[in-house]
Amino acid sequence: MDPVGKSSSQNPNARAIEILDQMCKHYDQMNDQWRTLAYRKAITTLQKQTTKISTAKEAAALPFIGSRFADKIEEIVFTDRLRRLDGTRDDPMDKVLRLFLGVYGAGLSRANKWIQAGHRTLDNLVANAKLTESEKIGIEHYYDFAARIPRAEVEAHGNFVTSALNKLDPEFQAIIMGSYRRGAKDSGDIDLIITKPGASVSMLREIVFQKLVPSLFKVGFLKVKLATFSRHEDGTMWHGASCLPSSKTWRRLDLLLVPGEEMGAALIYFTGNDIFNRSIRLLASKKGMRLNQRGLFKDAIRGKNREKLNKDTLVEGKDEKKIFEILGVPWREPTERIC
Ligand code: DCP
Ligand code: MG
Ligand code: MN
Repeated sequence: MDPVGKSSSQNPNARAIEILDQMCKHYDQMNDQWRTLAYRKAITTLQKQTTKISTAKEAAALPFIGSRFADKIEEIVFTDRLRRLDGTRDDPMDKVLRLFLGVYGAGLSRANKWIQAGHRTLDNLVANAKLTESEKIGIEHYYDFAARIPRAEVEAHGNFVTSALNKLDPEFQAIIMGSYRRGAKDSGDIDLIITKPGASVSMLREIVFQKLVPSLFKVGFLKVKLATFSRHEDGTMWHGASCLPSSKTWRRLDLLLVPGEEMGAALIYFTGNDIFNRSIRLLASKKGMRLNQRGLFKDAIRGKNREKLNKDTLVEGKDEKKIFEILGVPWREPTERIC
């Protein structure tokens, strides 16, 4: 994702935006969600300014820019750089941490554990660390998974899945989601929704897990299934890797199985981006509702001890536009859902 807008070079604060964006990317790589979010908000604020912000005082008067950001902006204006950023570039431990966080499935605690155990390179890990099967694949294909996937190749993976799917059932659809649906010129992975009008989750599961996935393994398109993380333990998510017949590069592929009634909510969830999702969910909760990948729900009424007195009720699941409407959010095209 690139929070720096097209017109960034004409923006009077282009240099500050550029440097803050690099800091933002650094924190994103460190899995530091809060700092990443704070930086994105500050950058968005700066992008909206039509005059150059030169002093910490001017900066601090803007929304989402606290005194620490304000000092950074002033430092950039006066010195054309940010010492903190130079520091992160040079720190060898940061480099190792970034390297290890790039291993599929490795979060901060895992990466730090490896560092504490004395490992410094991927070869160290392979030789001496006790790794899960998914981590082994993540290291073997480290540079495959780290590479961006050109838009046309994302499409080719989608088409490959679609044609296999249509051989099983012409009514099935595979829709490309994630950064692709937001219009990105390249993506980090390939996200597909698999759906069929009127099909239940169990019908989808049967076709996808009993037939589609095995047949795609058989023709060599699917290479490996990777461990699923906590989010979708309900068996509607499949993580793995795929590779086109014309290529040697393995790509990360995510499948999400979606019944028709949940399509609108799933479209919102799987289009993202993650920050957009967080803010629209927050908005729903402020209105006494709950939005997740299955639907928009009205919160249950709660008793004295916050115990639920009735069930959450579904307000809307099917229609993406209606969910926006009910929440009172003006419709945003997928390409505009970049926060
Ligand atoms: N998603 C989310 N919260 C997360 C992870 C994902 O809301 N923690 C949603 C929003 C994402 C979508 O799922 O847009 C797909 O997730 P990806 O991790 O594949 O991210 P993107 O497709 O947006 O970007 P990339 O090009 O890096 O894959
Ligand atoms: Mg993606
Ligand atoms: Mn994904």
